[in-house]
Amino acid sequence: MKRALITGITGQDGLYLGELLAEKGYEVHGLVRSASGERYDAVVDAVPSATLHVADLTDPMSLLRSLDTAQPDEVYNLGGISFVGSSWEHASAIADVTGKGALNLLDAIRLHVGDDMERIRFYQASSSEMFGKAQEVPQHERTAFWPRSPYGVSKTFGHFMTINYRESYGLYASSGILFNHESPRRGPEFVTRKISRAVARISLGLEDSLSMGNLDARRDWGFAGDFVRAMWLILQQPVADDYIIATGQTHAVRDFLDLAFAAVGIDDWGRYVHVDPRFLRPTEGEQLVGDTTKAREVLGWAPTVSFEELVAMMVESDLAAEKKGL
Ligand code: NAP
Ligand code: F7E
Repeated sequence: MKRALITGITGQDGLYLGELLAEKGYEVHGLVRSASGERYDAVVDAVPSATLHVADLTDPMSLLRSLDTAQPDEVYNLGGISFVGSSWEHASAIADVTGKGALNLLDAIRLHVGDDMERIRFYQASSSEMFGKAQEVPQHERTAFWPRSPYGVSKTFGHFMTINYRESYGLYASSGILFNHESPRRGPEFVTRKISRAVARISLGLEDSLSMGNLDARRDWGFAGDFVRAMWLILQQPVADDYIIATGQTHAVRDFLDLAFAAVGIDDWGRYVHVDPRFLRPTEGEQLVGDTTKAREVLGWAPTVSFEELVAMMVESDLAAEKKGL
């Protein structure tokens, strides 16, 4: 039985990946920052067989202890502060957790495995935010990075540290450069979930307005369940490498609004939605769209959920949740 250790198991991707690995027969271990609370309970519900270890990416000893206890074959580093919108307000904290946290984990792995570098395969959750002001459209694995947010800069640090540990020490260290992926488990601060929740609440008469930022921003949005499958495939390859994971299609925020409101029978959403400058960002990622040729050809990976299906799935889920609460 293979053992996997997932940092960030309480997050959107951590929950889907934990489920996937448990289904595949893995012994799943996860890092949590606290051994109680709603997010802890969500992991227990989704992956009841998982063993959870209290640790923090900013605390190297806690990482080493968890590795020594779990003895994993595969480590998936999904932990970190992941919300771009607030990253300008706590740039230093995001550098510590999302950037240096990856280095802490790589160092803990190096100490844990000693001379036997082949004992562990490491996956780093890299991001399309590293492309920021895109130097090329669409972006592929060799496209130069130009991160435009403290989050993107921190992820770029983690990405290059991953490559550096592969090249310097021969660690099997791979990264998935993932474009936006969403689901009913997405945090409520991200634009897709913010919209699906608000649409559900507006349609039930629980709210009558939605304050938004840049409605013309475009993203390459896929379904998180598809994307965690790619993470697993990446670690099953004979040689460590980096892969773009995306759908290859972009949509504007207003396209998401169109479909989400249409799903509850509202066509004139303009009367509910207001642009509030508080949600505009100092800089935006531009023309972010992934070229997945390598993922398709090497991993045999392709997304299975369309943009339309994703929006419908998220609105339906929020409608059901809101109705339950009535
Ligand atoms: P998420 O839902 O925000 O989950 C983040 C996870 O990180 C949570 O489990 C959180 O735990 C944990 N965490 C936060 N601070 C930590 C710390 N100091 N030490 C240890 N763990 C900590 O993110 P996600 O959407 O699942 O994304 C997973 C990873 O992929 C993240 O690294 C994200 O930056 C990256 N990524 C995401 C996307 C996307 O579109 N979703 C795209 C590219 C890359 P708590 O419950 O304790 O807060
Ligand atoms: O914004 C625009 C916003 O916060 C998407 C993270 O998972 O993906 C995610 O980062 C777009 C941006 O995600 C609102 O300006 C308009 O252009 O959902 P988001 P993100 O910043 O793209 C990348 C790949 C990651 O790695 C990150 O971890 O939507 N937008 N109005 C808005 N965004 C938000 N949040 N709220 C609004 O009201």
